[in-house]
Amino acid sequence: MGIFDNFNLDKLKNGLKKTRNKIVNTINEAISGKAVLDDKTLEEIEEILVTSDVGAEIAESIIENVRIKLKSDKDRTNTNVIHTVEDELISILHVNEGKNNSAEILKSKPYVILIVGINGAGKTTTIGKLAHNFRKAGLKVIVGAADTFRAAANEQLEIWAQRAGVEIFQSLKGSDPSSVAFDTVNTALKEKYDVVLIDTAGRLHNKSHLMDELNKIKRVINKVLPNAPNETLLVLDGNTGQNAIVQADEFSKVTDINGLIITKLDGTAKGGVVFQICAKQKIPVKYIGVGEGIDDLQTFNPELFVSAIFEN
Ligand SMILES: Nc1nc2c(ncn2[C@@H]2O[C@H](COP(=O)(O)OP(=O)(O)OP(=O)(O)O)[C@@H](O)[C@H]2O)c(=O)[nH]1
Ligand SMILES: [Mg+2]
Repeated sequence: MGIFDNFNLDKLKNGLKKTRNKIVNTINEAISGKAVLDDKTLEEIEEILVTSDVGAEIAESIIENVRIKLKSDKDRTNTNVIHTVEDELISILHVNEGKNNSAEILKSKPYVILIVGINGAGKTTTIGKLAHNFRKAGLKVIVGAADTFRAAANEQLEIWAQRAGVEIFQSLKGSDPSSVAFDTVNTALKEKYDVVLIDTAGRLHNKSHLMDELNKIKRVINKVLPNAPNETLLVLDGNTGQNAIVQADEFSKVTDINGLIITKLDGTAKGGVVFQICAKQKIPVKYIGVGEGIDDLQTFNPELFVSAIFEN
């Protein structure tokens, strides 16, 4: 168990509705009326997975494994095939399941999490949701407004801090983001906060001065606390499908990323991309966003994720 485990299957099902409709409804159409599934139907299932953003390579390996595991025709009942596909999907997600770092969080006072990503990915909203979850778990939380670039950034984070019932450290627009990060961590250290969440401005991985700025924020925080930032989490918008994979690759080239948060899975039928991200990235997916509300961030769990897509 983590410090907080925000799991809610019904909410997850509801959030993943579009992805679920896309994957399961079409699979059901393909298999309906067939007691056992022939090769052509298996190919159709593969095609459905490909068009649901699961990715061609992964879809191929899943169906290949179905063929290996269910050798004879009589084994290839539609229930067996679907269960095998589900198991394959779960095992893909398991490879990249985030490890439980509760002990570490409780030990490092404060535990500093830096949130990064491109513009509009959902960083500030995710910080609000994370702050809420950590506070609910009984921890003393402060958020740092190190997005000093966008005019309304402070106000937006302030609203989230109020909603979550946590403190905020902010400075004037245009001030140096690393100095805001430095002051936030310093305050947290002096006032014995448990968790620090630092918001940053949206940035594109190919803008080298913005990536340098990110690394400067890290260096400066590290001067206050030797292990900080304890984690740098990259927020990816699930709606962007393939592009999310490119972003994960590019960000990790320029700075260490310890975990991924995939947002806006409620607004898209492209939720299958989570499988692709897990298959292609060495970085664990830690949380997923399934709505705009404060309680709409869930701890990523492979079994639940697949159940939410396949279960009735
Ligand atoms: N439906 C849905 N919307 C989300 C989710 N997460 C964030 N959003 C919405 O996405 C939009 C952008 O979110 P922000 O949190 O402002 O994104 P950001 O990465 O901080 O943006 P910048 O600071 O401009 O780079 C807002 O309208 C959020 O409500 C989610 O999980 N589901
Ligand atoms: Mg923001």
